[in-house]
Amino acid sequence: YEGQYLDLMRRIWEHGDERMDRTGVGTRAVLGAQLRFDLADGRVPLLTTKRVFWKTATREFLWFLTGDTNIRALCAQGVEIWTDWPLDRYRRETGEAISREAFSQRIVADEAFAARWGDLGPVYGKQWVDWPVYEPAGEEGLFRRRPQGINQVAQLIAGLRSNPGGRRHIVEGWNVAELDAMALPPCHKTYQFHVAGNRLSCVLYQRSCDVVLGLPFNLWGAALFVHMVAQQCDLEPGELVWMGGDTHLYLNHADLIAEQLTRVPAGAPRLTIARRPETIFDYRIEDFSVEGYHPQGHLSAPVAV
Ligand code: THF
Repeated sequence: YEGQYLDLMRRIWEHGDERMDRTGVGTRAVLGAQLRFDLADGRVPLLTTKRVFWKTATREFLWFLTGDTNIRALCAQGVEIWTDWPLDRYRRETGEAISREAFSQRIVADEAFAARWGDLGPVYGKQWVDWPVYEPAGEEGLFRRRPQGINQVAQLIAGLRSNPGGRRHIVEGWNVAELDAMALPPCHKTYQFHVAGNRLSCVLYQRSCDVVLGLPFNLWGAALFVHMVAQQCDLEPGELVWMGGDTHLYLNHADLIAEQLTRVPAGAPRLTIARRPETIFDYRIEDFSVEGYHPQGHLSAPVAV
């Protein structure tokens, strides 16, 4: 189970191509990788060879489902995983040497400041639940933006219920026309669901993957997504198939990698969802608990912005 993750990490570290990347940190990378996880009986790909903050990752996922793209709601919950991008922009554009803590506090305390500096652009949440649609307006060949865009997640649920055998159960984050407006184009860009018997499976295609920091969160998020959608559609969780494009290790994560590769996975954590909310948009953080999670110590590593 988790051995796949460690094998991937080892393979990239030993055989990956070393290249300079957008962030200037440098990576070792392979192109094309696959991991498969059985999600039956509440199983989740939650790493045990280091502590993964699954509640943080869950809060992030629920934030996507609200359609919000401003970090304010995350910062207010103590989730700082997206703070570095707005912070970087703020420092660049104002020249102010503000600390991350002070910036985050100001985002929470000052709504106007958050509106000006806390938005990431039309990233995941926006594309998932409000993908923009344009319709003809007037006679001049003009178009206007429909007030309400496409809610791909609502359509996913409806589609799985009405036509489980479909091959178009897709949630897509890669809106080509809006990439330039995003703080970061989506990494976990395509989720495709598939029903066989009463089992719901999912392929996630991730175009770019930070194996140390991002992948543990992304695997958890995708598994959570399958468990939630299965519950909403009266299906059993099946398999999560993760596929990576540029799958890389940052060179400044060397110490963490060396340490984690000495560790041996132990245990099989299971996710429990306490109730069945009315819709996929009504889950709350308290609904989720994990049993049997006894990870080894947290390993921290810097995020490349
Ligand atoms: N950019 C890079 N370089 N790596 C990423 O993982 C990444 N993401 C998102 C967007 N760009 C990325 C942001 N998601 C952490 C986790 C997820 C992130 C960003 C950062 C992180 O630092 N995790 C630490 C601490 C967690 C905490 O403090 O709660 C960890 O050890 O897990 C991938 O989607």
